[in-house]
Amino acid sequence: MSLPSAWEQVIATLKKYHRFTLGCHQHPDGDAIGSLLALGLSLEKVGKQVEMILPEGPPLTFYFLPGIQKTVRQPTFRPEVVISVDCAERARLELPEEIFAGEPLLVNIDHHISNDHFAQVNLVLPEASATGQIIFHLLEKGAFPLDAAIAGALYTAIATDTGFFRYSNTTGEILSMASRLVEEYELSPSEIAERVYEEKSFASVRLLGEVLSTLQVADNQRYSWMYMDQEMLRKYEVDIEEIENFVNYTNSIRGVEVGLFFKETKPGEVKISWRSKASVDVSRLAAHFGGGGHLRAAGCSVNGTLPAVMAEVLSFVHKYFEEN
Ligand SMILES: [Mn+2]
Repeated sequence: MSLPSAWEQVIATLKKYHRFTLGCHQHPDGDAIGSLLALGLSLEKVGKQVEMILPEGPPLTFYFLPGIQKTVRQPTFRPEVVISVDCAERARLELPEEIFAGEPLLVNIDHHISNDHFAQVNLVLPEASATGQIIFHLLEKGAFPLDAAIAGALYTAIATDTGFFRYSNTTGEILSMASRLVEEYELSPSEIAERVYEEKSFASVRLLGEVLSTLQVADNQRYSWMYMDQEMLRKYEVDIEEIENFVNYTNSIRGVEVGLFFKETKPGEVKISWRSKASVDVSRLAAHFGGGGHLRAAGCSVNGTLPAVMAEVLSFVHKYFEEN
């Protein structure tokens, strides 16, 4: 007798139980929000009791997604099953502890290489371009319903995680999935791209200007970095989610292989975003500082003052390039 595959385990769990709570990581991106919505809305359509929890409320960028108003900040019931989407570790899963009081079954659906299989049921596929891709297959394999709202959420998930089909995780498979969603549910890719990318706040673009003025390239030209301190953050009062994409400027420079963005999110805490073009696995570099992520996009958080953290991390990166 063979063991049921992770797919079968998740599908059986979705069919068997009735009360589900869905959650994702802090400062959710398009893949996290899209995956949460797609799975939540589909389960709701088959009559399940579903709560999609976003403790900080939905990010402004994704207000346009139909169904986003169904997400809640606080739980109102105790679930039989908790489903984590697009979240690499239990500690980053942003759900109120009270949800776990009745010891619900925990399901982990994700595509981060660094995912540590923290749940009882784990569907973790690092080869997937986005968690949205896994959710799409899950809904199809389990014959769960799709509609225009669910399709829009899935499209947003895969489009944002592939940089609108520009990054190296843009595969033939993800393009045909996007094509099917657009055709069958009459989505507008241009409208979705516009909503996600072209509705920035004035303050966030001004802040970007200040951050870019800190940009530097190493003497060996192989890595670059920039930073944002508390003073800049206070001056412009932008949502932290609006800062997420700033890092992409660091490795958009010719010759640069690794780009770093240091964010002093609160006094004594520096969050670092890592990007790489091709040759360097930044999830491994970030792991050195207790972080993780993907080959070409990773993150970590280091305690200390901004200058001290920058000095420490940059000397580590410098050493890496001397040895590689
Ligand atoms: Mn993702």
